[in-house]
Amino acid sequence: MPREPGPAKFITFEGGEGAGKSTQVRLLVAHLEAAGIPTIATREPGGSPGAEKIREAILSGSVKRFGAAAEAIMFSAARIDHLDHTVRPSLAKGFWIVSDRFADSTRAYQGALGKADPDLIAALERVSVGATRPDLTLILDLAPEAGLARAAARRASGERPDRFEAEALDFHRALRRAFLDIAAAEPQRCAVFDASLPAKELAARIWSTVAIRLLEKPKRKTAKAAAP
Ligand code: T5A
Repeated sequence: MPREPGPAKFITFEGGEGAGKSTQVRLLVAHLEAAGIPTIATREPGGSPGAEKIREAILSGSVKRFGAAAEAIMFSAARIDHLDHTVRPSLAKGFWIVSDRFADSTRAYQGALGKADPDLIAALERVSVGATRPDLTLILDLAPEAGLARAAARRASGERPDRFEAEALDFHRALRRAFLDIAAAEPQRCAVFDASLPAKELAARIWSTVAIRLLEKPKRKTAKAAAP
């Protein structure tokens, strides 16, 4: 039976470096649009003019020396701007949102990996995200060696790895574990995918999950109660 979209949904992609998130954001948005669902693709850090400025500062590595707590605060400041200027207004107008990374990245990178105080990470998430929690989080799981090789192959010659790509392999292995732990803790919100699959096959699996979890079945017409 065909399914119909309900109220606008908020979908996030998460995973390690080079896992294929940007590629799958594009493919999912194309699927949603083809199904007649108006959708906006966005990303973090970034996704609004103010947040894009903060992105430049963080990914240049200039905040690294202040530690993971400071980075978490910067990512959260960018998130507040992104939510206020892109995500919430678009959802209110009926657009679905597909975001390349969101608050789970702060939990994983600055929390689990950076060892920023868990109370700080939770408080920042509460203040920045509030009630605008993702309806579905798609976690792309890939061996870090493969993800970093993909990211390196994509870089233009002479371009340097960004602040996080430059971390050691152990960091990326722990990062993979951190995302899988988030998925295990919140199975109703999260779904994990094998990101080593060819992009189109992965996109088909993702679409199937989105359809099952977020597209509503048409409401059955209930027989009218007999007139008295
Ligand atoms: N960060 C972010 C934090 O620390 N805390 C936070 O709170 C937030 C929000 C953002 C960085 O900021 C950190 C995490 C990140 O380190 P970014 O530049 O936005 O940096 O980079 P990433 O999000 O890590 O994304 P990448 O650009 O590295 O990779 P993607 O988007 O996962 O991968 P994609 O789609 O660009 O693909 C990479 C290459 O692989 C190929 C593509 O063609 C491309 O060349 N590819 C595939 N190849 C084979 N099979 C497939 N299935 C493929 N899919 C894609």
